[in-house]
Amino acid sequence: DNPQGSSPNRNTTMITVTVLDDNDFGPFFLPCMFDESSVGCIDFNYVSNITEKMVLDGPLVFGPGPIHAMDGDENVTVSEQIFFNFTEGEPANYAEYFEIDSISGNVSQLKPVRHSEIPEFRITLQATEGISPDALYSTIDVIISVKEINNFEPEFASTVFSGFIQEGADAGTPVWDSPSMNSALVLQATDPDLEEDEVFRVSYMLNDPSGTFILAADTQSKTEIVVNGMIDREMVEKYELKMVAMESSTSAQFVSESVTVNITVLDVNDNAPYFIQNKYSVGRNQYGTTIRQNLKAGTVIMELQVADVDTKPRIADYTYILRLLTPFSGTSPFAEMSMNSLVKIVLVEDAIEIPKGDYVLGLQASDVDNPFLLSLEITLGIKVIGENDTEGPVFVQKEFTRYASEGTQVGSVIAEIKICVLVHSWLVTSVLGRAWTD
Ligand SMILES: [Ca+2]
Ligand SMILES: [Ca+2]
Ligand SMILES: [Ca+2]
Ligand SMILES: [Ca+2]
Repeated sequence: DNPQGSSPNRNTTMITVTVLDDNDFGPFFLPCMFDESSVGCIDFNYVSNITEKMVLDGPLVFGPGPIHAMDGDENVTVSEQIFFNFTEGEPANYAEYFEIDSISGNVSQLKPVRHSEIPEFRITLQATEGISPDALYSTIDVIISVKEINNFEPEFASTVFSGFIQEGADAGTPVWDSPSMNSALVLQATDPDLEEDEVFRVSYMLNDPSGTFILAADTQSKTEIVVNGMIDREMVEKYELKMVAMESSTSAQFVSESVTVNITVLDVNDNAPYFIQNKYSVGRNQYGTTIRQNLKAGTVIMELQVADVDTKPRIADYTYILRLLTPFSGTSPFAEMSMNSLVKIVLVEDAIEIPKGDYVLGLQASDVDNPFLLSLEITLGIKVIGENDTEGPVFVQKEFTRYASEGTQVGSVIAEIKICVLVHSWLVTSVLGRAWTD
C-alpha cells in the first residue's frame, strides 16, 4: 500500500493465509448455550430424575437436552468418533444403578434406588475423541435425583394402647405392658411407604397434660414411656396420654393419627386403714361413749368399722391392738373382738365391777405384718357411770411422758397437756396445764 502515492516502483502482493484448525480442542457438550458475557458455552450439568423403588423402562431423559457432544475443532482432517463413559461419582457405587451407552450417550437404570438411601447421584461424564491413549476429552456432571414415593402417613399397630405403672415408681421407670411388670410397653410406628428392611427415621411426640410421663431418652425407631413425676394411685388412678409419630425419612414428614395410651396405676399398700366416722365419733380419730354399771360382761359397748384407700388384696388382713391408757395401771376391763374390718369393744367383766370414772384406750389398726410401718391409732373414751347417774362429759385424754435434755433452760415448756372433753357429743379441747423445768 502506498498512502502517499509517491513510490510507483513498488508492487503490492496480497497473501491470504488460511489457518487450518489443528486438533487442539476437546469435545464440547451440547446444547451449547451463550449469554452476553460468555466467550464460549455456559457451564451446565445434565439433570434427570427417577422415581425410587422402580426401574425406568428406557433411557433417562436429561435436561437441558440429551447427552450429546461435538468435536471442538472444525475442519479437522479426521473427525473422530466421540465416546461417552462415566469416570467417577457420588455415591461411589453409582455404576450398580446406571450405565451409559458409549456411542449414543443413552443412560439406562439397572436397578431400583431408595430415596432414603440415595437421594441423588452426581456422576462425572467424560466425552473422549477417539480411542488413542492421548485422546482429548471433556467432562461434565450428570445429576440424577431420586424422587421419593410418599403416599402414607406413619401408623401404629393400634389406636389405643394400655400401660401399667406402680404407684411410687421412681423417675425413669418404664410404663409396663402388663400388670405383671415384666416388660416395658413398646410403642412403634411404621411407614407403609417403606420396605420392610428400610430404615424408618421417626420422631415421636407425647402429650401428657399431667406432666407425669415422658418418652424414654434413647428413643429410636421405637419408644417407651417413662415416669417423670410423682405417681400416687390414691391421687390419680388412670392417665390418658396422646401420642403421634412423625416420619423424618421423607421430606414431607407426614404425621400419624393420634393414638391413645391409657395408663393404669397399680396399687401399693401405702396407707394405714382409717376408722369410719359413726355415732361414737367425737373428733378426729377420737371416739367416745358412756356406759352404766348395770351392763353384763360380753356386752358390746362400741362398734367401729375400718376402711382403707388402698385396694385389696393386702399383705395381711387388718390387725388390731387395744390398750388401756387411763388409768395407767391395771388390767383393762375392755377388749376388742374383730372380724376383718369390724371391731367391737366389749366388756370383759360385769360393769358393776368396774370403778366409775373415765377410761381412755388406744385402738391401733394395721393392715401389714408389721404395724409399726403402717398403722393408725385412735383414742377411745369410755365413761363408766352408776346405774342411776346422769350422763356427764367423757374425758378423752392421754398420758404424757417427756424427757428434757440436760442444760434445758429453766422455765422451758417441755409439754403441754390438753384435754378433750365430750359434752353431749360435742368435743371441747382446752389446755389443762403446762409442764416446765425448774
Ligand atoms: Ca410415608
Ligand atoms: Ca399412695
Ligand atoms: Ca392400706
Ligand atoms: Ca396405695
